[in-house]
Amino acid sequence: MFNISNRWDSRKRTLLVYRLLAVSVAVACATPCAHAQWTVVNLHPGGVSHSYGLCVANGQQVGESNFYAALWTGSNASVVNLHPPSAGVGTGSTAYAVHDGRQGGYVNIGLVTPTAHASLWSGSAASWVDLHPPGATRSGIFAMHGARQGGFASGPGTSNRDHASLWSGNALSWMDIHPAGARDSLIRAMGPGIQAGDTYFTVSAPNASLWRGTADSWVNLHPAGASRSQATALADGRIYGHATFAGANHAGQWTDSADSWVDFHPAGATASVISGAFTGIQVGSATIGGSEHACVWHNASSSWEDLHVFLPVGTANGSHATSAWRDLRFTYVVGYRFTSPPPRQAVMWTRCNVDLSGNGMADSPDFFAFLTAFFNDDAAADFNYDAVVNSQDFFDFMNAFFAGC
Ligand SMILES: [Ca+2]
Ligand SMILES: [Ca+2]
Repeated sequence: MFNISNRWDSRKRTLLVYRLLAVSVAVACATPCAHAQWTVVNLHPGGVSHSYGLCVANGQQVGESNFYAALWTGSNASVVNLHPPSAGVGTGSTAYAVHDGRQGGYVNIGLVTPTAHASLWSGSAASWVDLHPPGATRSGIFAMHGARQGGFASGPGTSNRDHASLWSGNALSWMDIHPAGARDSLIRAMGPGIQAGDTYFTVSAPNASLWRGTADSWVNLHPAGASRSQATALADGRIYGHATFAGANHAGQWTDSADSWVDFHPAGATASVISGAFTGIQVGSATIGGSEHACVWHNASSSWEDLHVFLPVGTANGSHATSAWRDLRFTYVVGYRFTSPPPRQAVMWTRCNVDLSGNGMADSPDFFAFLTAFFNDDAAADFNYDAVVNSQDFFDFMNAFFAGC
């Protein structure tokens, strides 16, 4: 076990290392900035009418481009059309989820009466796997984790209501986890052994919901006093989404029950929602002055940060962030921007994790800012977002720092 004396011995040793390393950090920045610097990457493919970025993971981004499921790897030129040719050019498709190199969503099948089919891909249109359960009339995938996919299916077997559903890579693996007594339900997010989404008892009032793999495990997360609530993201064992109070959407978080609701609504916003989350970061939008602004949070309302301001001036009336992911060096947030009337355009915001000074470079102010936080046991030194500050944060920061921006 890691005890206090070892920790201080370790820190004395690492302090010596720091002093040696600090000498080698020659680049100086006179006035460190207070805000993180985000870089905007245009994912909107040339020549198309509209596109959406809906999910990011493991270096891949997915969504929709010109009515077809789309896969990107970091640039608009990288776009791959996932729409299976056998579905026909007159139908549509969307990819909502990406996880470990696989993509999930739906494909409309049939030109006369198009029917949504839950779908799974492995990077190309040719890899398409139809997950549509036998006998269903429509189905779709909204989330993935490990080897499992989550979404909904509807058909005569469900009295033609949408039922929250899980799959394990093929149509026959379909599993209905609809809560008893509910009208409709669907899965929107998945983590290890846990699923989140919405349950409807009336047509227009969803209740944020939590499952642990079975219909019986269902937990209603709907906060007291809310008229509607939706659970849209999972990370760190927490559930994220929004609830509507007095007609206004409020972004927020749950741990495991309706009572655990924590409001993330930013001061000055008229509405806010969380659409995606990854370890230590939540993303969505806040409505400011009547305009939707893509934004991020770091585990609390007060940590709210506006991403809309990083879009080129004059190019967008609004924006929304849908999903986040992070590796050692960079944080990635995908979403879309829009003008009025709205053609949506897929966009990705990226940030260099070690650039604490916000000047776009890994430089000495970042280095010393991290050291100061680390030796003060400040939560800001929790570089790997595991809720403790220890030597692993130091080594992760150093690796990322010397990898650069
Ligand atoms: Ca910097
Ligand atoms: Ca840590």
